[in-house]
Amino acid sequence: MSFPKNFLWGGATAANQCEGGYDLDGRGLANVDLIPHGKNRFTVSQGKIEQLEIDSSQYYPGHKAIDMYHRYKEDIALFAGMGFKVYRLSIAWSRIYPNGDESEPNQKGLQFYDKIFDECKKYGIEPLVTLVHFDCPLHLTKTYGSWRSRKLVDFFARFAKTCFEHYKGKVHYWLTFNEINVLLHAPFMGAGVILKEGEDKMAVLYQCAHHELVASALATKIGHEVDPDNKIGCMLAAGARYPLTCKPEDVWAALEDNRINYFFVDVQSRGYYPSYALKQFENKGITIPFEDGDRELLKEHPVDFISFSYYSSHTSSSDQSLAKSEGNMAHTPSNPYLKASQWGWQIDPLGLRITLNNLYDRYQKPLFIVENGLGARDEVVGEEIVDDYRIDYLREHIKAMKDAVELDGVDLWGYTTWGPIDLVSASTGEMSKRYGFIYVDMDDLGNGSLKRLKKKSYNWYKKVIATNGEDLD
Ligand code: BGP
Repeated sequence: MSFPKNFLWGGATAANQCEGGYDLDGRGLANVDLIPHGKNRFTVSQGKIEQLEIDSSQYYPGHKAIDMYHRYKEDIALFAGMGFKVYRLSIAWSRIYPNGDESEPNQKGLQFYDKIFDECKKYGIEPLVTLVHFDCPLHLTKTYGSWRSRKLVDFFARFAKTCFEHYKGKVHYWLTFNEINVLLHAPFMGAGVILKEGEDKMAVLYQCAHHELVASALATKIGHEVDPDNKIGCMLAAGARYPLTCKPEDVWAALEDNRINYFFVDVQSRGYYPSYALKQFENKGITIPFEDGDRELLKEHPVDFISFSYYSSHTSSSDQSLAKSEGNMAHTPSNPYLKASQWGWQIDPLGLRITLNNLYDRYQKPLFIVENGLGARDEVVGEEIVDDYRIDYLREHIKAMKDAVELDGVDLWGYTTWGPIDLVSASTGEMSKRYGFIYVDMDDLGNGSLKRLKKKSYNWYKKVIATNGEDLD
């Protein structure tokens, strides 16, 4: 058997992409509620325009999402039907602290996740909880400039402590920030940060990054104090960067690009700022706002494991003029050896094995793949959805992951596919970019019955889990 007996198979979602109920039971507004569908989506996500009030002429797909807020029982039962061992979900910060800076949490928000965890328990599903999956209470953006402010460290720590204490015994696996490196590519969507005309973007973003890194270490400390059994991880938008050619300048470009991602995990796992980053900040005249005690906190509270999302590998070239292909946040020159999805994300299963090995070699800590999958258009014929393309994608990636475990000795705790049920796409806001084993009847503008249907991949994944990854046919 290649996968350990207790290997955690399952799926992953994020509150803002599936819950809906954005204004129910005291939930406050968050950055993610202000990201519209349509042509403005990218500019808003990137923090290039300030749009902090709801504009009734726009459609915001996160407001209703797939209405899991009301349908969680049906959805978790469907996950259980596939034999999920783990369900990765995120807690919406603004359900628990509607403004982010209150001293007392919103009880109704806490109760909502109690119900979710109780439902999981009913089926023996272990929750894996992301504290922040891109969301930040809007009030914190308006009042403090979001993660620019050191105050966010304390607000986040209070939120994390509330969750650790309230859900003690119900949740054992935690992630602090989803795809922490996305802050650099989509500052508003990833962290509620808006950039101002003329300011030093890099200085601002690494100031925010420092606050998130300190907040992550502080949450790790608190999580271990509240329950020593808690396993707390970081989360990276991963995907190895290959040199586009063997030209030494391209190899160097790949090394530098990989470091831009590794930087975050270097700090969260090794516990200190790497020398290459310190030199670069110094050379660019960027001052990282270290406060007394920060270095000790980072050093003493590294993460227990490293989780990451993987959709594709990427390339690096010293030639900046080359055309770029689409991809999860990173837009890089096309790899001529790879095919791409309908959204242009290149498909590279071996890249997953390479990424697993790179991360394991570098950190020697347990790994967890917490997102992987194919966004594709599905066709419903009668009530049937034959999604062989999705099965093929997942099969090849699971094989690559199996090789990493069986042949390379990588210590891997689990695998959660992205969007086991169709949900709103983070990058495009579309529903038609579907990842699920479960189809949701809803279109890009929110029309539809929201009815759930099992796709062909549903029974396929059920068999994969039942055989612990041995039968992939
Ligand atoms: C990651 C995010 C997810 C998710 C996924 C797929 O970046 O953590 O929230 O959405 O990518 O991306 P998309 O929805 O843009 O297809």
